[in-house]
Amino acid sequence: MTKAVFPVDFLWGAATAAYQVEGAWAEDGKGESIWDRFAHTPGNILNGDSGDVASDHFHRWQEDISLMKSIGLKGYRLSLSWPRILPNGRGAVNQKGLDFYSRLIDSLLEAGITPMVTLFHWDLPQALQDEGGFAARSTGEAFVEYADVATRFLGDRVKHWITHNEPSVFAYVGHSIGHHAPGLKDPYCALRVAHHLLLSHGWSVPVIRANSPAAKVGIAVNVNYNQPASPSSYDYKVWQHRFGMWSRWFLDPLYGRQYPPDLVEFAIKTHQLPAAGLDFVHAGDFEAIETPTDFLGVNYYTRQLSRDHSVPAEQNLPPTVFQAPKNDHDWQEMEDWEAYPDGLFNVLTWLNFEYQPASMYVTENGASWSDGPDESGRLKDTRRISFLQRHFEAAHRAIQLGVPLKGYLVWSLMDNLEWGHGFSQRFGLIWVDFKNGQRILKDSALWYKDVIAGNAIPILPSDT
Ligand code: IFM
Repeated sequence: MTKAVFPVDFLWGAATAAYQVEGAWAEDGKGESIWDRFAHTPGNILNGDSGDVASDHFHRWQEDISLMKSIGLKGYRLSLSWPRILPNGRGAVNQKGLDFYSRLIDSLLEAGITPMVTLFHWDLPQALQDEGGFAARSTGEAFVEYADVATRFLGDRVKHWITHNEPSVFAYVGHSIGHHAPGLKDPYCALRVAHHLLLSHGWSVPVIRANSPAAKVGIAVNVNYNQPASPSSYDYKVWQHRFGMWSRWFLDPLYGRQYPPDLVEFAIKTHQLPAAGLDFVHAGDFEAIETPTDFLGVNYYTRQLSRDHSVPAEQNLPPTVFQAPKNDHDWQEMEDWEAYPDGLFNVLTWLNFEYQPASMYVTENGASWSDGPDESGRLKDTRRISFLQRHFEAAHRAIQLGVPLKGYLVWSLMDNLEWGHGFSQRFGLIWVDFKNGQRILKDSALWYKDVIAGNAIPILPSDT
């Protein structure tokens, strides 16, 4: 069988985030996070689920590392819970919190697994939200203090740091759309939050480098593949703004271009910005934001089509781009999430040509299907295997074209709390019984084990 071989030292791994897997929401001195508050407020999370126990990783981390080892993972991307380390967001340090992560990292290293650590995956200390959250510049300063504490303690062992995860999702879904914590619906606030996230990223890079001199530092953005549904100027404009606000708004300043003028104009008109524009930008901010990094993390899940629904269909051109029919292989259980591997290829090559990051990782990619175990206890998640096979193949094609992709972290290591969707969506390579914490390796995990061992994927007849 023909194989697509990946570069030597390719970091095959899996990812999680603290709030989604740890549980132990109020244990060992941990402070309250905005997700604790949000989840404990009725109506915010499907079925009243919460991360109070989640996948119980806080208590089962040793078993989880054994499972990672049995899959042969080379890397594990985890996030630190800021309020577990600094319960009030700044000031007093909770040593027990640091010790938990220290033990976890030591054990990963002993197991031969490279830890890739995200500092902020959305669980902001509630104490900082009470002072305005990331809409306030002072929270950006508190982030630098937290980054300093975490990297001073763990920076001798962690060699891959990610400052923020998906700043666009945290900013927009949490502060404009209101579906995520802290549940605000204020587009202007969302742009302030976005700016302070970027700023705190830039401010923290030199601090992380000083504390962890041998480490690589980056940020993880989510870039889905977005296309105009037709070549009409209506659909093109919607695409330009939608794709722009979700990706260029973040990437342009990170790579030295400041905010794109066309989007600033759009934001002033539609996002309730003061006519004076971006009044939250201070002198020197862009210089900080564009501090060079070692890698760009890319979270990719799906394709989205942009259609201008504000014009009557007869005035617009008919759609020319069509998504797959709604069969269950090409659509995830997440509503409207198409499985579209070519989108990953397009996104990786676009990012490489457009921004030329020093290197890249797919820091998240995966699919939600909730297949459970059969009577024999086996979990045949064939759709996930096909999804991963096709996405790995797309990544391989991008590498062949010169994209400096250094690794691939599948989302997720294990089933977990999928934010507002609660436990209804399962992305894991490992199945988790949320009633008793029991774990089962899915068939996809066993298939992934072979991929990692051979550092290659089979080329299927349909790929040739
Ligand atoms: O579960 C999330 C993760 O926390 C951030 N990226 C997308 C995943 C799936 O929705």
